[in-house]
Amino acid sequence: DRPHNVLNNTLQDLLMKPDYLQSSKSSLKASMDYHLRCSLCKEASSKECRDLFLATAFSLRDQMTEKILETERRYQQAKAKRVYYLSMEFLIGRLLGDALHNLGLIDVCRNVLADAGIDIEEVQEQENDAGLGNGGLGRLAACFLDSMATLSIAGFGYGIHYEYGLFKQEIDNGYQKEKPDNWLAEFNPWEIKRTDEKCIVPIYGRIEHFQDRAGDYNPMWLDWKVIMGIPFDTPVVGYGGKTVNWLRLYGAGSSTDFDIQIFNEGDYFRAVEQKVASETITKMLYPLDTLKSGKELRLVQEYFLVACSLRDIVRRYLKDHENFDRFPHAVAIQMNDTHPSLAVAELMRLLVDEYALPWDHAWELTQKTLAYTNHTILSEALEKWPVSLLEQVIPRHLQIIYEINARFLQKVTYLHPGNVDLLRRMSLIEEGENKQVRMAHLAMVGSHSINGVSALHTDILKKNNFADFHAMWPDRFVNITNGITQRRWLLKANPQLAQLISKTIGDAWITDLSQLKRLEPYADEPAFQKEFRKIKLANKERLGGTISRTAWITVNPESLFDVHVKRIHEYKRQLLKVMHIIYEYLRIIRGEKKHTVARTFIFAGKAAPGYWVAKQMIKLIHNVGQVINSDKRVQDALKIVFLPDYRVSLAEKIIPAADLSEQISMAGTEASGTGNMKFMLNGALTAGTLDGANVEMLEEVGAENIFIFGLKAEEIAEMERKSSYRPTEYYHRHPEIRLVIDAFRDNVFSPSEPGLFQWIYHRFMNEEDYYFHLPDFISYIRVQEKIEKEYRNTASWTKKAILNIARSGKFSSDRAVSEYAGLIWNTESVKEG
Ligand code: B1H
Repeated sequence: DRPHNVLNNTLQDLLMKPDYLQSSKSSLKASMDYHLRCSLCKEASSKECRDLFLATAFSLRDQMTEKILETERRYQQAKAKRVYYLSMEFLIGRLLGDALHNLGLIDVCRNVLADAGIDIEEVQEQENDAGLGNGGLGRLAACFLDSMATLSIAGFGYGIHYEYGLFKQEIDNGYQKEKPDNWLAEFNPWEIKRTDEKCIVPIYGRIEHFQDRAGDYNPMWLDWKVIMGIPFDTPVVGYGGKTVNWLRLYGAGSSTDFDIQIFNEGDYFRAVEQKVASETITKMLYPLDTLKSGKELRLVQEYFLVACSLRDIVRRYLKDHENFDRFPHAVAIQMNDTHPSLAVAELMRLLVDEYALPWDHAWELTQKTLAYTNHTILSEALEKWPVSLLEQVIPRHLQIIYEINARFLQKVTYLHPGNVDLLRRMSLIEEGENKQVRMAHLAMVGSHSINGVSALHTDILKKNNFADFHAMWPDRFVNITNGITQRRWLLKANPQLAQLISKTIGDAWITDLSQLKRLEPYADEPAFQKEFRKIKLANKERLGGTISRTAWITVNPESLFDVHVKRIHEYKRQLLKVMHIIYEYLRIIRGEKKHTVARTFIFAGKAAPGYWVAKQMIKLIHNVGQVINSDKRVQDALKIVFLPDYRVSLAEKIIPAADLSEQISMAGTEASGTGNMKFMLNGALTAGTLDGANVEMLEEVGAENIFIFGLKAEEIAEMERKSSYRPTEYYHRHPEIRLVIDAFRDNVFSPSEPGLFQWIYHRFMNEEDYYFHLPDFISYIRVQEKIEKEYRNTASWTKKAILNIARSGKFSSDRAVSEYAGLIWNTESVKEG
């Protein structure tokens, strides 16, 4: 029999039952036994962790899929406005622990497994990370899904079902090697393939104009090829298990209907070829973080996402509406950066070409429905697509973009007659030898809301990059500072700390992070401090285990864990951190410094495969590590670790173990950062520049509880404007800088590979320090001296760490999502009656 069990009840109901643990244990066990036998064809007594992972996941999925239907009925009844979050990336990581926590079954499940002599963590380790994103942008999307479900907002994700996620990183002789991430190879128990809801997407072909009865010429898109979009749904369970939304990922397939025609014409090989080509579209995620690709296949991916999602959104809308009049009242679509900005053109095409709406009406609906989030001002990430490529791939959309642009420029001309330069700057088309479409302009013109992801970032957008647009539509610009979900990044990642907090102030923080404020009175209480330190040490010991297994280095858990983990990129300045380490090392071995605080420097992060400088940084970290880690003179003072294959599940182990969080990007380059928030929430102190959300962390936590250094964004902008920065001047003025830079020249860290890092020396000597390492170096080593001094005062350091936790409430993605709901989407929670 199919067990229908107490898992169906809500968490609250369950927790109230005196026999809760016992009864839910036996029902979870029954459900797992059922799935072992009937879904997996294994003995119910199987002790294979892989089997147990799948059986647990299936049991939870049963609960969640039922709840999806129930949630849907609730949304229907409330006529809830729906939010669709369109994103090329969802960096989800593992789902088992998440689902267990949110369904309130973590202890139950631990118990069931323990009875069988199995450690729940070992079962969790069986799950492959869903690494369908590069970094912060993709992880933000995943945190938002969790928050929308927890807040009972009718919010759903739309993305791509990549067969290969972000590459796996291996290290070979200090160099990064990329390996394919075949994450679906061992079956994904969470997703449901919905072949019945597949859609057809036209692509390529040409436009011809046909005269209608009135004598007008109407465009027709002809001779297109087709791709099938096949949806895969993953349930997204909110905390408490009441609301379950979903994430829909589209995989590309070939259209059988159309292939049949080719088959009938007898060209079997051509038919199979086209099938292969179609499937290529969703083969893999482009491994670029804040870089753009410019490849045709990436454009096709972006179009494919938009085309599939909009068809689905419109189909759902038309199920209970007769016309489009209420579309913006029933639907909000958020574009996660410009990657899905073709939504502007595709929605117009659907409304005008397929549903025959007049242009002006369609335009009003489009603008009122769409909203755009900008995540970076780095020029190398700003998407532009050649007009010639669009003409070939989506000719009808190019026409629509031209029409949007013509009408838009008309408006600009009306407001600023004769300002040709303004027209040129604002146009959706960048003129020149190779004309390009500026996707950010398309997104801004087609949206009612444009938001940045931190106060500083939004400010810079308004003042610099999008100043012309801001002048035209000041009200369209909004700031929504990023956030992270405390369910994954504290409750799940740091269960002991979560427990200590709940024991102390209750567990309301799980759905209302501002409650952490109530920890403030405990910040200097010795008993609480002691427990906090015990937990931090345990987390460091656990990470020490991971370090020795994956990096083959033994670390001292009593040392200060100084952590710099994130994508490798020049603007994030891993080099600045390395320069600090080199400085410390050289001073100690020259006898200029008696070391006082032992430090373990922990790095992790992936470099884009074609980004030479980033890959060199990985090699540099390894080489510096090799020299320092094997030098007896500093063996008790310094250790350097590079943990391979940084990913969500590894971040969950690293972050709770950190004492110091490095957030040292050049001011004005990191739009927000979200790792910074995760460290703060787990009681690490931050060494940071006034960049992105660090600025707001300082505001929240107070200057004595964070280590801020370096130039401000305006100061750097000013130096850039005046071209006044000369790296060599810093080199000649500061012996500290010379000490470090000369080490690159003198092969100190490449004794057996002479010349390897001399390019770094030459960069500085050639006045090429695009990310201002040298102007920040002296203040960085000073702030590090201060950190060292303060770390020695254990009670005061612990107090600061606890205050960081207590004052991190603002950085919940629940707060961020609530702001989106209020300021942009005009939606609210749809709670159970
Ligand atoms: C961020 C990206 C990004 N900003 C292009 N931009 C990509 C750009 O594959 N691509 O083409 C992929 C990613 N990612 C990050 O977004 C910012 O750098 C962080 O500062 C920010 O916290 C994060 C979330 O807003």
